Amino acid sequence: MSINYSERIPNNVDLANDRALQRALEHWQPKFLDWWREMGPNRFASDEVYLRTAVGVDAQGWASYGFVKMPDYRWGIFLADPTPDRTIGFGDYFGQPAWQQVPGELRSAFRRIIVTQGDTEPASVEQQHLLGLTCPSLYDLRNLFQVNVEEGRHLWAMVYLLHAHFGRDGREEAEELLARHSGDADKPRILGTFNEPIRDWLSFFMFTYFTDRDGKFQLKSLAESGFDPLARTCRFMLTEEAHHMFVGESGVGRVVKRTLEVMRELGTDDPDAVRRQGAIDLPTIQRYLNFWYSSSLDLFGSEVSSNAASSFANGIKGRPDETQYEDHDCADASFELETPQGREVVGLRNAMNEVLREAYSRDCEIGVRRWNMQIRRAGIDFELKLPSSRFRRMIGVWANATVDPAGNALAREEYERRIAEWIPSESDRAFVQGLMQRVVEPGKVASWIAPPERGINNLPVDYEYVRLD
Ligand code: BYC
Repeated sequence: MSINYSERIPNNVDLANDRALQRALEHWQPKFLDWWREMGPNRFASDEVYLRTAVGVDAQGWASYGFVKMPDYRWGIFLADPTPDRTIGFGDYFGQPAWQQVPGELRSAFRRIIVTQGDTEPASVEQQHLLGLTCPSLYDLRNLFQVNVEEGRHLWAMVYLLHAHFGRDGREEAEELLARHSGDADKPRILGTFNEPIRDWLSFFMFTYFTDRDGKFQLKSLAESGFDPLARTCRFMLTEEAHHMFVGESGVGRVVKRTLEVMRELGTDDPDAVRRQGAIDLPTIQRYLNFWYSSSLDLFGSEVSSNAASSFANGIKGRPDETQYEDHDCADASFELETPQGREVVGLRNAMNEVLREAYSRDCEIGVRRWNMQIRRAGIDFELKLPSSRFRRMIGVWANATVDPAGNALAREEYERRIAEWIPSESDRAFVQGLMQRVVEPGKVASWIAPPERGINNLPVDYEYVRLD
């Protein structure tokens, strides 16, 4: 079904024919806009930004580009087209027709997972709230805002499900999604990473590379859900998500590129010399990587989880690309796991969080390999590495274990003494923040990052992507 833009809430779910739902969502809409004005990129509310907006849900030609003031962005509700006669692809309900309504006994489990997914979207906008003030270029500023408006739309996607399928409870949860705030002492966001401040652009690029990639894996597993509206919503969200991870991968790649240029100009790998030249030394980049990767690993939940087992058993949440597996039941299969107490064998259903986390880690490696290729080509003897999945964990079997990035156990005293070698110290953060000077002349970029290789939508790099008021 095509997207109807003549309505107050653009949608392809035939909202006009469900007046009660339409009214409920129209009631929520001004609250969302108030939240956006307060917690979003509000210093740029009157600027025109070159943004893409979804105009269809086909893989081809799904977006149109044009200038829009962010508060006027047309946030809407878009589900991927249904798959005819879709059946549930895993768990105890394997082979049964996918559900168009939530089965009564699974209501609270579905609600919990949809709320958790929904909570991350506005959280990330809040985390990035002030970044625009220190953008390294107009191109990057535009990308930040593109990510922000789409996270806003992803919130709409989850709020639609809550309103359409969870009655009064769902409406209350939708209100709560605007009431919790990232880093708030009393009402924080649900998942740890989404309460971490993002005060500099290196963190933003690491976040979009590592944390948005958790989004990719969670959305891919929800895209397998037996609850068809959730599966279709997530399938379309994944289309938008790809750009966010591109921002992360290319962003880190450009930071590395600039650092290598400075190292070559100076003929040194001395971090202090690189810093004095206004670039970010490779060991600091590694520390930021360690921080965001380890935090993002926690987002998959515990390695051994009865929640994960029942989500799989009940057709709530599958594995990414579930069809690639032969066994879609997994009730009799087992999984071997490393724990601080040694190897343990657990039921595969209970280990689904770990199955996802391992797939995620393999995907994270791809960008790291590309960044290392740049470093090798520059003839520099340095390798960026993903730290061990045991390092700095707060959730799961390795929570609070004192382990170094290579995965070796350390005495607590040594771990605490050396942690500043592995994650950004106060002085690293102060240095990186000191570099964050606003550059807004079209085509110009800050000292610490290389220009992008190409512009947006075939436009030149020096295009005026944001018309600042
Ligand atoms: N921090 O059995 P457990 C994205 C909670 S990112 C704090 O270990 P379970 C995006 C857990 O909620 C994708 N709490 O794990 C990216 C549970 O609490 P309750 C977001 C945590 O339940 C960038 C308890 O610990 N989507 O889209 O199997 C920008 C025991 O849980 C954490 C989803 O996450 C943590 N790190 O699975 C914008 C998908 N980890 O319920 C957007 C939906 C766990 O007992 N969520 N806990 O109070 C899920 O599928 C699951 O809830 C989880 C955890 C994967 C998060």
